[in-house]
Amino acid sequence: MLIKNLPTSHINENEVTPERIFKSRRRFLNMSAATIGGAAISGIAGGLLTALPSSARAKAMAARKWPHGTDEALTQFEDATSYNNFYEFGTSKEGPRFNAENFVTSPWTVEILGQAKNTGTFDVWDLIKKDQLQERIYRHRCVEGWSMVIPWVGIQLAEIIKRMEPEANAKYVAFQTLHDSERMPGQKRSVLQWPYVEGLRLDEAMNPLTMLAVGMYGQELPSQNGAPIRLVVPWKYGFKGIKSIVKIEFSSTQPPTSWNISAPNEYGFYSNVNPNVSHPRWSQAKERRIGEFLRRKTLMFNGYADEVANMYSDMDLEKFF
Ligand SMILES: Nc1nc2c(c(=O)[nH]1)N[C@H]1C(S)=C(S)[C@@H](COP(=O)(O)O)O[C@H]1N2
Ligand SMILES: [Mo]
Repeated sequence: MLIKNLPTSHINENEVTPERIFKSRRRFLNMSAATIGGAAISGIAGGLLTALPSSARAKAMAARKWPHGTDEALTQFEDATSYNNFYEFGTSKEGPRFNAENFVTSPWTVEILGQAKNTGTFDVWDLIKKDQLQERIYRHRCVEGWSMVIPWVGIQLAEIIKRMEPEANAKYVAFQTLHDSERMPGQKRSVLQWPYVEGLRLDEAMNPLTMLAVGMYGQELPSQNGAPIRLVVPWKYGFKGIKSIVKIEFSSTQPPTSWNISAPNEYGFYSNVNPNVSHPRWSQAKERRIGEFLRRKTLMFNGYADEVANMYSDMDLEKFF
């Protein structure tokens, strides 16, 4: 295991500049250099501010930088928040950002139940204290063959699990998204069985890489990315990263998962990124990094083999896909 002791180096409130705002500022500076006259400049600035989508008006979040993240170029904030999979808000990539624009995520509670001592219903901001947040830069690989690099803000899931004190027979952790078709209009169509559910083996959930994210790019999660709280498991295909979580359950048996229910021959419970095991309808050997032109090779466990391969050493990865 490479990642054992978590760093505690502090950063200041505004060291993480939201990408979109940074770009706007940069654009403003470029323009002001080329523009003579204060009136024109303030006109441009005003226009930029009113043009920002609600996601860019979201609250900034302070977080300690985690030094083990990838140093690959970040995906543009604009791309990460306008090219999404969130079927509760429509099945297109472009739809969720508009269809989730007025999704109310405050107040928000998460029910924790099952085989653990300290179960109960928690306000999301009691579960995840804002002074404990870390920023971690992870690769994000969708089973469809595209990928991104995202600076997530959140905490290790293991911290919450430890607080809940799971009992000896707890072997899995199950997660559930909000089920409310008035608030999530995509649930009016049966493209999946609702609510969206996901699960991890307890050791996977406890792995130091596994996060509950409440933010990205230094600000609260935009609704289309799973506000207010979503799972991030960087060595697995993106669909394991269940969004807008309302329930977490400790169980002794392997929980059902949405994509496995929908197409069991195509999507398994484990869904570890694996370039050597093809999806029945396409190869997983390569991926398109959003923002790049040429496809790149997909890495075993999405490049996190040193941290996670030991959990699967006795398993046939073609069988347990
Ligand atoms: N509740 C819910 N969670 C979900 C999905 C979804 O449709 N509903 N899509 C998944 C898929 S397929 C991917 S690739 C990621 C996409 O996350 P992103 O839009 O933040 O990139 O969310 C996952 N989590
Ligand atoms: Mo995905």
